[in-house]
Amino acid sequence: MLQFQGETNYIQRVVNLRGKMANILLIQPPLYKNEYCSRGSEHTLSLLPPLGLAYIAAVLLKNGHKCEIVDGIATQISLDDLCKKALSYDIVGITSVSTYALRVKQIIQMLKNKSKSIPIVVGGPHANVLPESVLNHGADYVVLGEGEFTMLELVSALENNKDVEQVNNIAFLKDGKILKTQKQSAIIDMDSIPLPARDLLPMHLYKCSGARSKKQPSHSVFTSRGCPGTCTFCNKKLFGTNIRYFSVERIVEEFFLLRDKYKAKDIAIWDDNFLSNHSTVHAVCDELTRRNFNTTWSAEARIDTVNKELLTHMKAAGCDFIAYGIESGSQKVLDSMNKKITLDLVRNVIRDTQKVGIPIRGYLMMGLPNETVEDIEATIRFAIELNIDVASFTLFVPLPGTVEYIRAQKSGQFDPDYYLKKVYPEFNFPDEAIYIPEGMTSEQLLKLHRSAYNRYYLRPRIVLKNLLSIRSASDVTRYVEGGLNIIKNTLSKF
Ligand code: B12
Ligand code: SF4
Repeated sequence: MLQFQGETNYIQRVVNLRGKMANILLIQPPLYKNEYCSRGSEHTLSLLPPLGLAYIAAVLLKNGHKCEIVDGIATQISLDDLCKKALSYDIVGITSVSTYALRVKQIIQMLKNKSKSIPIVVGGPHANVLPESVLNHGADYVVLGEGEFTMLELVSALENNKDVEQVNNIAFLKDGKILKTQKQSAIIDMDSIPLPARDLLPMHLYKCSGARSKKQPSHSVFTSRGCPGTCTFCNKKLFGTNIRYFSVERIVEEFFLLRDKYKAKDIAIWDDNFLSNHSTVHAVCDELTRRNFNTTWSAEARIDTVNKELLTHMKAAGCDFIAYGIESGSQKVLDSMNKKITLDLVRNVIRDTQKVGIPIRGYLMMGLPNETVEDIEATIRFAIELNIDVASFTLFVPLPGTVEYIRAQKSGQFDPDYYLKKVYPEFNFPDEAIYIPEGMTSEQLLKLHRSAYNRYYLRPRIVLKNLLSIRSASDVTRYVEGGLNIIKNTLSKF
């Protein structure tokens, strides 16, 4: 399979396909329930499709390549079986998030131990921030930025024994040093990306958390990429600050596809910032209403992108849930994370959303550098004051490449190489903190975090409100699962 290029002073892996198009395997690394679900949260966690891989697969298939996707989280495939399967492909692509960077390393090393000849390409947020680390673990190439067309070019270069240095937006090791090829700007014509190849995914296994969606299946969709925000904890290297939307026709077409082909009972928009461009949102709402979409949908939003008129239109067009990044109840912490919102703005927007009648989830964070116990207490009190429908308290995760990661190195307790030490669970109900702010102990932070959930959800008013809102068997299941998590949380050792 492998040939070495004599002409160049580095080794380029060449796929010897005797004129055939490459057969590519794209992998979402398996994370096993015992390591991914903390405190038995497996029933309440979202299990979402790796759409990034599905977009890449769609481009490869459209251009005549063979391609499959293994979603290791959904299928729980063993590492041995995954590697056996991967060995029968010409090129392997792996996606990466920092909290499972160790698993990416393990897969690369298992594969390379069995066969040095299969080119391994890694993309995704972690590889974008730390390409050198991923290459040093044995990956052959890192794709920087959006993967669709870069992967296509790279595959074609490998098939045709062309010089990979001509492929823009990739990184690889040359003479032991990282070489990054020319940077090309982000995809502007979003409609040039085909619909994600969902048929390659086990669509029946996916589930949006009950905290986000009352109706299942609730299928995921993206309408844009990019976010102009500058939050200090967020990794924005991939899609940049320039927000780019798919066309309204394309967005609505995908909604109908999810409803009609994949039997979605609800649609979850996972854009970083769906509400940034009001004219697009209004146009999508108009189109959904005009075409009688009659299916609910939800979105994530920045507090400073909404107004009552927009919310009213969204509600009329089927929006029945909105998740806001509220982050903190301390103005000092909001300012320090460059969130560019005030507590009063949050109060107003929440009040408007409640008046319009859209249920709200608030994302709240705790345990950032320079945060004190009083700041965390303020966050818990603020969530209670806002009286939102779902409060998600997560422990801060210092992501490499962010301002907060650098701050975490300067104060508090923190192992900067944490992502290579273990595969981390989600951080809604954690048993450990990656970072502990100065002046706090791990036990104290975990106790505060647990008490946030208990104080929020075990108030008699909230328990009664939840009981009274039960309308169907699926509501019962949702509340039992959520309730069990809170009880496990209460009984946990911290
Ligand atoms: C939906 C989502 C989730 C879902 C899971 C989605 C899933 N199945 O993968 C849920 C809610 C469960 C989740 C959880 C978490 N998430 Co999350 N999540 C997202 C979100 C909002 C969208 C992901 C997505 O589908 N993007 C759209 C697709 C098109 O983009 P993509 O996957 O990155 O793929 C493109 C490129 O990266 C590249 N690419 C990706 N993989 C590959 C592979 C190859 C071979 C190639 C060539 C290219 C390539 O090409 C793709 C197409 O252009 C992103 C933010 C964002 N805007 O992306 C955060 C994000 C991925 N999450 C993040 C984090 C930190 C987490 C959590 C740790 C949060 C927490 N505190 O618990 C957990 C970890 C979960 C886990 N183990 O994976 C960070 C990751 C940062 C990092 N350094 O790794 C992000 C980037 C948010 C941020 N801005 O900080 N998340
Ligand atoms: S608004 Fe969201 S996506 Fe944008 S920078 Fe802040 S956290 Fe990141």
